[in-house]
Amino acid sequence: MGYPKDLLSSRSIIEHGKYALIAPEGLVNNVIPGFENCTISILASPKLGASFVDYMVTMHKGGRNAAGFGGQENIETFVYVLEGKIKASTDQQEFTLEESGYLYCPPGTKMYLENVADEDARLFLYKQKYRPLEGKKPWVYSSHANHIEYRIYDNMHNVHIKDLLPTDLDFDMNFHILSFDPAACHPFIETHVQEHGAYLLSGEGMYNLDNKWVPVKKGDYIFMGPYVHQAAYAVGRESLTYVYSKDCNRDAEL
Ligand code: UGY
Ligand code: MN
Repeated sequence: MGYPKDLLSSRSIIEHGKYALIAPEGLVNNVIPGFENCTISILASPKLGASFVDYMVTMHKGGRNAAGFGGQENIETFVYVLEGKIKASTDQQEFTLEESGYLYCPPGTKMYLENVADEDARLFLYKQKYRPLEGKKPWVYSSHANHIEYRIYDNMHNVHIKDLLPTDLDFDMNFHILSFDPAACHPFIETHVQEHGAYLLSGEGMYNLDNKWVPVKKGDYIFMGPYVHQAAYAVGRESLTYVYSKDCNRDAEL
């Protein structure tokens, strides 16, 4: 809501270190070196209390990152295509990604991105510090989520999940897609050490964040910090579906 039709108001909720619901209307453009002809918003970041950074990127016609995103010795990156068609590459490999296409780059591997269509491409982008494990090393991985079968989530026949990355110990995080049929819900309110950054791909629902229920819908972004209460009820006609990150495969550090 906003000027000139109404008073200024926002559905976004920011609780530093705990959780955040970020509605798309409040996002502003951030200039990030290396990204040309793109509109970018930083979503979660360490300033919000996240241990990772999530970005919403709109690549306009000719938009690209030719300098390479990530590539540092301890940084891993991931891109998920929400809309459009891009070329995503490393120094060795090249992938054409359309809606639901994604690419993971391990530490030390730069990710190059380029919009190859006339229309805008919209990307959900991520970077994180990789936590090494002796004898293990993650690898470049790309696929399309639409080609992966859903499996039943936690014995709930109206909730489905897919894993986007290999579940091997070499990887210290994964991206998943979780989908609730209308009226479906989590089996319980979760409280866990792992963090999430979630982008809502479809539907509407009530989301429990820190034990408070808030309405959410397609296009919203949710950051969930360690241990924050979290669960959803899907409402409406469409499935409530989101793509989200989750750290995994590592012990807690002292
Ligand atoms: O994998 C998860 O922890 C997931 N079920 N969390 C969530 O949907 N908020
Ligand atoms: Mn969770």
